[in-house]
Amino acid sequence: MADSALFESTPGEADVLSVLPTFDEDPTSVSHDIPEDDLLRMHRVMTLTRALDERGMRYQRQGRLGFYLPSFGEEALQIGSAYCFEDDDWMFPHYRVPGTALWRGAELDQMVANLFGNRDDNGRGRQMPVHYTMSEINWVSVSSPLGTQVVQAVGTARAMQIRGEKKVAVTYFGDGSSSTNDFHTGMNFAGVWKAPVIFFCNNNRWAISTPFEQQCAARNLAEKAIGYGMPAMRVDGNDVLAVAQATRSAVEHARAGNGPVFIEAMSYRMGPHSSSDDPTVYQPAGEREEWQRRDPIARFRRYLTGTGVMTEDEVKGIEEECAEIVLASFKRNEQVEKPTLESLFEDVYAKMPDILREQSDFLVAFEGGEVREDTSGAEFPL
Ligand SMILES: Cc1ncc(C[n+]2csc(CCOP(=O)(O)OP(=O)(O)O)c2C)c(N)n1
Ligand SMILES: [Mg+2]
Repeated sequence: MADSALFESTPGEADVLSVLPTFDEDPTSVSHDIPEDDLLRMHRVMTLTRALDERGMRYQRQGRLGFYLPSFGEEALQIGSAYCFEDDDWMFPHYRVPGTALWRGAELDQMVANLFGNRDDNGRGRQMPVHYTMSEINWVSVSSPLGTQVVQAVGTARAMQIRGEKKVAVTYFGDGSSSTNDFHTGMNFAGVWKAPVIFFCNNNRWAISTPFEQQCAARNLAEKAIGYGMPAMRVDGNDVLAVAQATRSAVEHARAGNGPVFIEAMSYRMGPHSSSDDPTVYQPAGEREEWQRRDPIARFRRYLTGTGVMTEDEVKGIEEECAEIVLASFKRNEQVEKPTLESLFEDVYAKMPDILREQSDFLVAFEGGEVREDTSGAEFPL
């Protein structure tokens, strides 16, 4: 009979490459070698991300946007990680990392155009709000089905590896997405191929209303990487400096041809899952308040003012400026017309087939009131 003690041993935290439990430490005690200009830009983009989220939620509540999904509380993990990639590396995001695009120089107006689904939106109103697509900055479209971006990132990393390019891919996903088939498929083959890909998990402890404990029987997600033959690390996701330090070492490892790395950034979803959600019906009382004490932006501000990089007035100035930039973009984009009806049929074929042209003409006539009923003879395919 097997020794039952065998079953009591699970992979330990000792197997995880590095643990950086910096929660609640004095923020000014962190040592790093990030130049001051970069610190200032990090702060600015974190603040801009927060401003975008605040305005998005307000517009939705005012009935001026159909949907919004904020990333409150996860700004440090977005900016700290994005900081570590080169412009020609590839990002495969999920919906809760708009700050990674802003860090890479995404046009704010382009993102806000997506929220309104207007004529300036490069997705022409066909995607959900917050599902941005920005190939010009190597930032691949956000897909609603969870985990699909994981295999896309691995495939891309593998292709770059075969071509002998020194580029890496990164994929962002949540704790809940670690339960998808695609997560495990991607992790497995990245390990087998030693593909240059970073698996960046935003462990914000919730997947809509499902808490981490109902998602995962292991003590943490980083340990799963061990089974796929890749190093992993856990990092305080609310400390932008710690995230940058962890991600930089992971990127160096992958770029040098040593294979993938898994990063579990410990954080908390400080807002609702989306504008359609009310977390007060499922989150334990006081939990959010506890995490608000660890607000990553407030923490970074304490670091910057405590070390003399910025004054309180300068911080306030940046906050006001970001809020204004975002509001101006919302006001502009709200005025832009919606895409034309015909645009529904465009962008699929280089030359539109006659059958689509007929349907397009019919729809336009129908909506314009010129046709009262469907006279095309087609039956609804039940
Ligand atoms: C394959 C799939 N299953 C379920 C859903 C519905 N869904 C959308 S978001 C979400 C929660 C995801 O949680 P997590 O991965 O932790 O990311 P977070 O929203 O916390 O950032 C679920 C279950 C989906 N979009 N795709
Ligand atoms: Mg989550």
